[in-house]
Amino acid sequence: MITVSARPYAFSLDPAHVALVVIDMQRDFIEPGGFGAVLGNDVSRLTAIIPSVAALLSLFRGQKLPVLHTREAHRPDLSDCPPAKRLRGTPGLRIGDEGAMGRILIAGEPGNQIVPELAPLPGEMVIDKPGKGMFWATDLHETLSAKGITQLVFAGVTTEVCVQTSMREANDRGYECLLIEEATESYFPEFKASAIEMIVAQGGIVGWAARLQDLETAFARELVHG
Ligand code: C5J
Repeated sequence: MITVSARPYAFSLDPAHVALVVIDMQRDFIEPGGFGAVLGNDVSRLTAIIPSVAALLSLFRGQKLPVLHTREAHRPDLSDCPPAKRLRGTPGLRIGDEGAMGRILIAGEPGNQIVPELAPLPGEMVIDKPGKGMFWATDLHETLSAKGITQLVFAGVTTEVCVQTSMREANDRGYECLLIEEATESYFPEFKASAIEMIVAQGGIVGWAARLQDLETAFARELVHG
């Protein structure tokens, strides 16, 4: 076990049963000119975490620990997108509409890809999810269970939407969840701060939160260098 300084108290990370989860670091949410930017969001807040997420990926890849990437993605025929989700928002800027980087949130479109700096490596898990949470309408729980994974370290965007939803789903399925604060971001700084507080409140009701530096220190102290 590796002891990571965290809130609300130290996280005991088990290298034999942990995976890194990088949520939705997709061009349409992150890059200038994408869907997020067209909606009026300041994407520079999200772009700024790319180096921290890259550092986290290096940490896990360096120890040959499993890595999982998610994408919020719908089928081109939208058969996995309920009208209640699709019809929300402004016509022309809805899921499936033509955006600056192809059809918005549609699998295979340029904007739906993970930013090149964080591209999955061969052998890493990539899950296309039609919901905000990564377990809804996916076979992820079965996949992780088959690999014996019981702990998840989270990064990605946005903190209060897809990251927090996925953490809550994971927590309900019995996973121990640790969020890395510098490796997650929101278009709204107050939402990020509140989401983290919600996660660690009440004795860690959803999970733990740690600084990237504290995870790096724990890995350097307790794991062999590969
Ligand atoms: C994610 C969203 N990835 N904000 N999606 O958080 O709609």
